[in-house]
Amino acid sequence: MKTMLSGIKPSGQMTLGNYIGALKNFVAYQDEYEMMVFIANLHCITVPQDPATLKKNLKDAVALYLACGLDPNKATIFLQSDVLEHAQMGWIVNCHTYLGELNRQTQYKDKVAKGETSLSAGLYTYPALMAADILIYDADYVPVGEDQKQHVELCRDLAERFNNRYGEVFKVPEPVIPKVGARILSLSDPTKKMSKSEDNDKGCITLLEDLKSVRKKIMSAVTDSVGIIQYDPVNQPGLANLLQIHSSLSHEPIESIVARFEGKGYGELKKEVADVVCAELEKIQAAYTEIINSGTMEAILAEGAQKASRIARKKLNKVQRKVGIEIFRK
Ligand code: ATP
Ligand code: LTN
Repeated sequence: MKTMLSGIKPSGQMTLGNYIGALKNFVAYQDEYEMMVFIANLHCITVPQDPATLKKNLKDAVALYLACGLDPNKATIFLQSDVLEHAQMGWIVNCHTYLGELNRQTQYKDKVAKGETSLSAGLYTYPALMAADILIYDADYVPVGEDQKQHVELCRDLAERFNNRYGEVFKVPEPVIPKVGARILSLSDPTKKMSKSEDNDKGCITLLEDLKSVRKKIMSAVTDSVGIIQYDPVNQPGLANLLQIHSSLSHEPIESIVARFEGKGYGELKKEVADVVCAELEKIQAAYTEIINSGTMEAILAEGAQKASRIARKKLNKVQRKVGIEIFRK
């Protein structure tokens, strides 16, 4: 069975974008692949965090993984920092990553371009740690949203670099990007992606948000003055975004939604999108409450970490031998 691996960095509350672009797909793939999913808590601290808020977000993220349908009997679910090998492999990968490569990563570049100051070294080298996360499990596939594709591509280059330098060390992974919903846009500014770190709260829906507020945000989503319901992401990005959200949750093809709304107004479409989103979130929120109260999360993470560690340790040993830093271990 092929291995699929992904992580989410809950540096804030999980969003509808995270769900559609990533989480929902992890659930869909768990029957088909050996699935490894983790909470990238080491990645969270690449930007300043309030410790109490971070702890709450991490706990919520685990509960949401489960509430969205990840099954610990099918998938290995763990906390990145519980598997110490990630940090060590991260260092080794770091030492094989060129500054030029890190300089080209858009997430870092954008922050520099925005004039953000006090950026940490961790933020800069984060793609190397991400590559280590993937390579240490010999993942075949990495399901992510559009914004992470560049990082997976760097990971592929790094895997090839190791293989060329030391002989076959790593599997070269492939990104898996959803056809619909790989980049859910902000509801208030459809030129930007929906993001939890976005200052403007009106554009972002979180999975645990009050449903009245969710409905209100969708009803007041920014669209355009064209006035025709059609799928045109270039000229009508706000509308296209609503259609993508609808289609990825309802599984109704975009063309079919567009056909049903021919000659109708944006308000009617928004109402149906709000119904679809609220129905999905209602289910997730009910499951979340049950899981938070069940007291099962700690054991699930412990078991996940144990399983992941076994694989990670073996791979790390092999890599350390290949790189030449081991003295006696064969
Ligand atoms: P931030 O929103 O703070 O910039 P992030 O959402 O990119 O962070 P994660 O929470 O780790 O960081 O993202 C988890 C997964 O969700 C990644 O695969 C990412 O590509 C995907 N994702 C995040 N935002 C969106 C979005 N708006 N549309 C589709 N997928 C998304
Ligand atoms: N960098 C990712 C989270 C992440 C990840 C990974 C995703 C960390 N390690 C490995 C896929 C595979 C993010 O910010 N979304």
